Amino acid sequence: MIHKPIIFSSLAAMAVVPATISSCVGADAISPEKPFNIVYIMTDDHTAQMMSCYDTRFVETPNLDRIAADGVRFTNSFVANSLSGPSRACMLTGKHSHINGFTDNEHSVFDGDQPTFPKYLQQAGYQTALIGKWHLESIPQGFDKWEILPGQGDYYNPRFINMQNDTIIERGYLTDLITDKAIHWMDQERDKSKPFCILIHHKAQHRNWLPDTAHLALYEDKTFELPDNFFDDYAGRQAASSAEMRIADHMDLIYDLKMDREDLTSALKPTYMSFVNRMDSAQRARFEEFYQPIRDDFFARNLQGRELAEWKYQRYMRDYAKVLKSLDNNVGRVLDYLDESGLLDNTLVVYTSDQGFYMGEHGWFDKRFMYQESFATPLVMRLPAGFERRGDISEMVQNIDYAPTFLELAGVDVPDDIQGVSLLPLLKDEHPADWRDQLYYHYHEYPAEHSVKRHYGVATDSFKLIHFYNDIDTWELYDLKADPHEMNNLYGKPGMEKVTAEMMERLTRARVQYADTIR
Ligand code: SGN
Ligand code: CA
Repeated sequence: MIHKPIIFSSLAAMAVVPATISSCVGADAISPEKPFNIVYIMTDDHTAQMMSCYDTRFVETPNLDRIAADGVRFTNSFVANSLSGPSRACMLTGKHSHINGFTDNEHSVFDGDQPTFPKYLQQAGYQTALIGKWHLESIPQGFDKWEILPGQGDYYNPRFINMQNDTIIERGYLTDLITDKAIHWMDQERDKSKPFCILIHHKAQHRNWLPDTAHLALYEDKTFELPDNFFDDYAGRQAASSAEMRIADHMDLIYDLKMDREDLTSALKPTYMSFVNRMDSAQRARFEEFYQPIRDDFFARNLQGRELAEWKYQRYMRDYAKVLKSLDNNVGRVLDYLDESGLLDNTLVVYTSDQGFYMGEHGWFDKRFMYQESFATPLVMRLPAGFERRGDISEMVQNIDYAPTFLELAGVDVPDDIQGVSLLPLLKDEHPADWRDQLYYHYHEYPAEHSVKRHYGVATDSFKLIHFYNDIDTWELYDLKADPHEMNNLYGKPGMEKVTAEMMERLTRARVQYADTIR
């Protein structure tokens, strides 16, 4: 399966590199000394609404935007299964969840013996590393170096598990520490005679949004605009109405919003205490000093109903934005390092998230649904020298496409059983006429936290059809152009017969194409 290693020993070696690479990159770009590296930065739960190159309403993310400004921004980027472990397994294998076997966070264990892009790259002569969130339960394979977080990881003074299976506690804030370790590996630890691929996989922006003390004071003067459908009544959408991820009802005042008081308790208070107890006394003092006046004010006001929901939304947005500040700064550090060390021109820098997230749309936090905010995921790339494409790429792409993209960039033949498609033609400014015109999605984790029913569906750029199943049997159909916020379920409505039949046919075709029989 491995075509040829990517050690370009001479320009003649270009002859064995797939035509797609040799046709796009001039001789200057690929030289014996300069094989392409891959820096694949991924965050957890970071959504396009909170990235200023996608959406200017809420925050500024100058360093993330640098990647897009110097490279490309995908405007139709999606996941296959909007949850951490499943997304990671899709990305590593280039295959949908039912094929790679990691269908949900609760029961799945990644079969590490299966082929993954890091393994293929390693066999092709790459140095490979993984730093940060892993979440796949089994021991990572295919990496020359890995240092992972246990489970979801800790924001403060976090634990890391190293390759000797030792758990080490590092002092500091997690987003900084992951970046320190990644830069250290690139700068000091790797074999510099080889090209490299590093996965820098953050815990940020995952719940419960504990900011670095340095950023606590940010965004306190900002009032975030409430999404139009914040007070959604879920009419005509049974699965949406039974989901337990409403900011108003399911966001925990103590755990999520830090409104702790000695005499109050909640199911998540013990977890909250375990997180804040990780702080040292100086960190804890700054943390308490910041939140205490907010708590005093909150408890004095005794807010109820919509007022309380809107107050929770503002606190949620502020904490999320503060955590994001560390992330943006640290992505800037990686870009600066690559620039200063002369690596930038030979490196593909990818920035994405394991899925999108709700920032109050439909009244929600969390993800899981095939609705736009969590089906979509941000994706920007800075391209190596020789790839001239800049600006927006609007073709539909999905996280199963990253593995074949990295393989093709490295000159490795893409195995036939990979279900994703290499994005390299798009990065070369080609517009393949036969590019996919629909996306398939399947979410499996139910019954589980947040109570999102199992569902699968198909989306084109105009319509989306979803089937919710298991202890429910409902269909939803959306006209994405007329109803981009997916409020009006058209399934079964008069006049929709033809579109429904077409979308049913597309769904059947997708399930056959990807060999998915689970329902
Ligand atoms: C934790 C969170 C959930 C979240 C899942 C999955 N609860 O269980 O809110 O949906 O992770 O997230 S918490 O009380 O532990 O914070 S994922 O991104 O890892 O898939
Ligand atoms: Ca996630």
